[in-house]
Amino acid sequence: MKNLNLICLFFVILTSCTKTTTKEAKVNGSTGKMNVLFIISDDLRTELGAYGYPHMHTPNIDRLASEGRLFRQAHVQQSICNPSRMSFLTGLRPDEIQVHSNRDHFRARVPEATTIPQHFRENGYRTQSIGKIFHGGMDDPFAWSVPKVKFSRPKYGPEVQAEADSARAVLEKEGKLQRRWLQLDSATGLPIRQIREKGVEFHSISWEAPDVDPFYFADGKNCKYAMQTLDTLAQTGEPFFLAVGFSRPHTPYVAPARFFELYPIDTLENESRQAPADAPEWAFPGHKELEGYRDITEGGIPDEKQRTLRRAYRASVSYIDFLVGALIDHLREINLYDNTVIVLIGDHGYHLGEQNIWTKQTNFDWGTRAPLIVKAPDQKDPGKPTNALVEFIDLLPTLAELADLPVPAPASGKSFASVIESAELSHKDYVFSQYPRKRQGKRAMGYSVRSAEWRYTRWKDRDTGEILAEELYDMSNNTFEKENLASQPAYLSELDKWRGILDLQDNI
Ligand SMILES: [Ca+2]
Repeated sequence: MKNLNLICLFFVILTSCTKTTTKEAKVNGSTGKMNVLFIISDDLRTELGAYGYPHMHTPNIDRLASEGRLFRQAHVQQSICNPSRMSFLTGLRPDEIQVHSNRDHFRARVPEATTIPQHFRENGYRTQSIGKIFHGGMDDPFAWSVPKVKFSRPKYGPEVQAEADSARAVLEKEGKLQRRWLQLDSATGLPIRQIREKGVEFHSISWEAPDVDPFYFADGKNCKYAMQTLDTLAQTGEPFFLAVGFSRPHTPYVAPARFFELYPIDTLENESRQAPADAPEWAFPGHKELEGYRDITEGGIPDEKQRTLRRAYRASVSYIDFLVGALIDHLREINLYDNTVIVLIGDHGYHLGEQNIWTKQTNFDWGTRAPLIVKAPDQKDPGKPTNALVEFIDLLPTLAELADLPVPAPASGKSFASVIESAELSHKDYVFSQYPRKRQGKRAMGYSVRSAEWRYTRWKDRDTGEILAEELYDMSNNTFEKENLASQPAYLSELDKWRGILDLQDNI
């Protein structure tokens, strides 16, 4: 799998064009092929109305859940943008594609991998990317039928945006701004990694609530463009895989003022801000994403500010819910709703101060568990949520099965299409995630396995194989990690069981 097979690769390049033309002719028009609308919201967590959080205002996502299948226990393979996205797009684990940071590209290690959109494209679908699908400046030459479209500005209201633009221009003029680009392999032309020069990664303020129209921001522009694209696709009759990626609720938490009004500030206390007892230092992220913004001070976020940030995050979620509603309503209006598989996901979980952690990069449930809702045409038992444990790498084989396509090799996921038909079915006994950390001169990888009742995490030195720390949490009371039981003698046999399961898994 890791061998560079150039002959195979050039065959793929050659056939990705010719194959598309032949198959398009077969499936075009009245052959009954389903379309796919694949919606990703960046850093969206499961705190949504449909997931049992009535304080959230997410009527459109809730409606989709009521007409499809909501997965209560869907876990990503690494709790950060690029590794998570490249993992589920290829159906391969972060270790398998050697993508553990926001700079790595899967083509460097697994040039023969097939992504979800590439697979649909090679099987006669028109595939398009609008907004953020691949992370940042990443993309892949085989994924899309036409070049991706991504509006990335404005991020802020007009005044703050103007200030940010001029501050950024000064940095750029002085040569201080960080430059980034995607490095390509000189022989194959394939992406290898993102290069980042030393320099300032410019950030403005962490949140804002300007009184603007929902379609003013970049996310609104991407949504509008997606609606127009749907109009075009409806006219051509080609089967399509349309991926639409929203940037909020990722920082900065900026949304039109009307969405902030849904969340009175004094109702926003968090239930569990305590770090899990006896959890090792390795469990906690070192990178402080929010501290990059100029209104956030180093050394901890005061309580009042935490309330403000939680409110702004939730307003951003409701804003995205509005856009999701606009997009799906449009699909209905042009009579494509009944013939389209709709997938809505977040790219990983998110901590809003729970367990004394902000943002992502953990192996805790708040870090790995992400929203997953699938609505398929003629689905049985719509609206019934499922507790089946699924992994995001399962998306590729699932979508392939729903569209009646073969599953490309290599892919490690397993289709959960049966659970979309029947919410009561189980899927996997346990799911895996991982997270790398560098600390105390060591490079560690934290491997985590989650069942319906337990979470076990083991931090391993990547150079020596030494076990640096272990965590065991009882998850049977349907809550989050509260106490690490790994050092308690009463749990030794449970611990041994999970050690054995992870032994088999982390040697991939
Ligand atoms: Ca993300």
